Amino acid sequence: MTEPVRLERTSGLAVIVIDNPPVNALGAAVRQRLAKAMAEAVADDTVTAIVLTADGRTFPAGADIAEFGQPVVAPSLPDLCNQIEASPKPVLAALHGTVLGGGLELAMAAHFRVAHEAAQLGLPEITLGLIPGAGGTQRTPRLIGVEAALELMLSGLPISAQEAHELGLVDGVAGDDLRDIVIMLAKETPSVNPASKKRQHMMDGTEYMAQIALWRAELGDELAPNKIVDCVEAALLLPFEGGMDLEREAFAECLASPVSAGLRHAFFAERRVAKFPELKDSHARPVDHIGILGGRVAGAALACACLDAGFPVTVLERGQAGTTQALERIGRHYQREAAAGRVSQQKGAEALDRLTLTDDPAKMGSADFVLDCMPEDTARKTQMLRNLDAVLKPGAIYAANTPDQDVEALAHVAGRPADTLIFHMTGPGAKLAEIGVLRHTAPDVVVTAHALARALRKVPVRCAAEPDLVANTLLHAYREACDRLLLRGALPNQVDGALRKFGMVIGPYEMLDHTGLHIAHMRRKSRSTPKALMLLDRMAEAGWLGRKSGQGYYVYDFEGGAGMLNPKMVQLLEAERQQRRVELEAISDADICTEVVLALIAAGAGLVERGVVQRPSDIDAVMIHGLGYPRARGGPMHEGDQMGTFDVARRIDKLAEKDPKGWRVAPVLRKLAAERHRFSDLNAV
Ligand code: T1G
Repeated sequence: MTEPVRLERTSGLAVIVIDNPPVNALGAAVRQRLAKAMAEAVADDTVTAIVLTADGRTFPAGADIAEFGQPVVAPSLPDLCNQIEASPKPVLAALHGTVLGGGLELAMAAHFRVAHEAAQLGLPEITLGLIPGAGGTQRTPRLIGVEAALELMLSGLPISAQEAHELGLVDGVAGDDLRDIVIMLAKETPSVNPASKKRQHMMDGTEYMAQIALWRAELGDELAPNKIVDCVEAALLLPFEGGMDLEREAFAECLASPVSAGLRHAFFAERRVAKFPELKDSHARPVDHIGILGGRVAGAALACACLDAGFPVTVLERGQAGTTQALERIGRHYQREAAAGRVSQQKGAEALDRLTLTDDPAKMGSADFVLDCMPEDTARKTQMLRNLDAVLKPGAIYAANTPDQDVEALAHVAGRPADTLIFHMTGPGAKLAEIGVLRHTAPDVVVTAHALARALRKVPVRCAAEPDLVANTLLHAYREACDRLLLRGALPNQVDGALRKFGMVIGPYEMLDHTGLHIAHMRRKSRSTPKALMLLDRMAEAGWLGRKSGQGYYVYDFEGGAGMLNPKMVQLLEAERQQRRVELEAISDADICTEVVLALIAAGAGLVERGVVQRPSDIDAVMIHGLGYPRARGGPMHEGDQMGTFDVARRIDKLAEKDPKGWRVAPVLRKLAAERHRFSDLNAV
């Protein structure tokens, strides 16, 4: 194990090198060794200047997020930064990679900064519900002024080395000879130049406070943004040490907030979900050409995603009409992207140059990875796969788009069970790619699908090939929980309003009207599980499709207009309640949110129990990236841990007393509750 920090000496200089892969996070061991190296360099009379640099892909990308919530091990990052800034010898920082958060704060404590031309610099703490907690709120405005400082901290977005140089955040930009340049500059022994003593951006207090007022007026009631503005305001009004004290208190308050806990959980959950066991010992097969079966909405969207990722794509459709419509769909995508300025006309043309449309299965022979987006028609798929088996090259992978069919059987029909899996994206703009592993799927095929998901900039989720995989299982549980609430007395607009206030991107019934009730109705018909309410099916059978037909749960007086609650739907709901002799209850918004979260926890625990997912936090990653669950809440399993598994199990048992068909405590949850353990105890990587 290499030392995370080493001290080198060269021609009167001390060169301190941080080497703590993968991102040189400033964990306790790094901080302790950095402090030691600084002390040695300062005490060494032969040393005239100190260079701070890092090996690997980046200068520290921040504090070690995994350490938060544990007792702080000295030296704290603020103290380390103050030690660096207080050095009587000049400290020069050589910055490359993603210089973020505490890493940038460390750099700002140096007296001189040079960034690699490709470096990105930022203070993304707000994305974790935090504020810069190592002097960033005090040094940044002194270096670049109040407006740029607030933009950097409140946006959480990185800036380029060039922008940083223009702002004065860095003193120079260099190429690949960065470290040599900084060493050369250090030999000239520049003056010690603490950021905390800079005043040029603090001279016009009136303008400074006007900026503070301007930004403050834009803020909502979220804790971290308000605390950032308070601390930056203090940078003007208080001495540096006073501002640091305020920052420390504000940071502690944010760190203790449920929002920060949720956001930090989400940060690791979305990285952990991509850790497939097969990655340890298998390598991806080369994928140079993608084949897509079917060029309707799903197939065309997938073709665009693959073209955008730079792949040559062949789309197989039926007949001239099919291929023409597919080409039109894909062409419209690039027209929209160009109109929105997201893709240049040239890039769009290059993408279309990589597209081949055909109605001849023989043309799929060049494909390394075939994504099946054909409609769910087993007979047609079986025939198609037989044809394909004759033309696909050895090692080509066949991926069904959904497990609605017996993919195991199809795998054998395709003559390539080891080369078959499920590659399911929950929608055209989906961020998730569910990789369903079949009984015979070869490990390197799983790794190849993982690599493809990454290339398509999707979050890969490994799952067992259950009928609805993960996202649709959770979506069904979510909708069933809402329907149970309707049955007992709530109305769709109350449920939608409560869940939007909870943080969902859109209410469940608004979403159903938006996507079309007939689509949900078809899926519900194909599943045998019990349904709490038949309202949706009745409406779909009556031709009420939601927005598309002008009425569903809501009535719409024009396309795109807001919906009013549909009185005919209420009549159908009331009729079903009477028919079922349901005793109506007064249901609060809080009841709605609690029951929905409990239903998602119950369904998530079931997926963990059956081994469909690898760990509970996979459920959270799927809910956030697949179903619009509010990221700041961390996901249902994380929220279950905040409630306590014992309390969760008790509440579900209570609901099951009244509705045994709708509620069940999975054994894995029962065990956690009995042992007073948490879902996070099962999140081993
Ligand atoms: N702490 C701990 N682990 C981290 C980490 C961090 N700051 N950043 C990344 N990792 C791990 C990550 O979990 C993964 O681990 C591996 O590194 C590669 O990450 C006091 C309070 C730097 C742009 O918010 O934005 O400083 O899965 O898969 O896509 O004021 O990581 O391999 O085991 O994301 O190339 C502020 C967070 C912290 C930056 C690289 N800093 N990181 O992206 O790789 S708070 C951040 C990122 C702070 C101070 C405050 C990205 C990246 P594993 P990756 P990537």
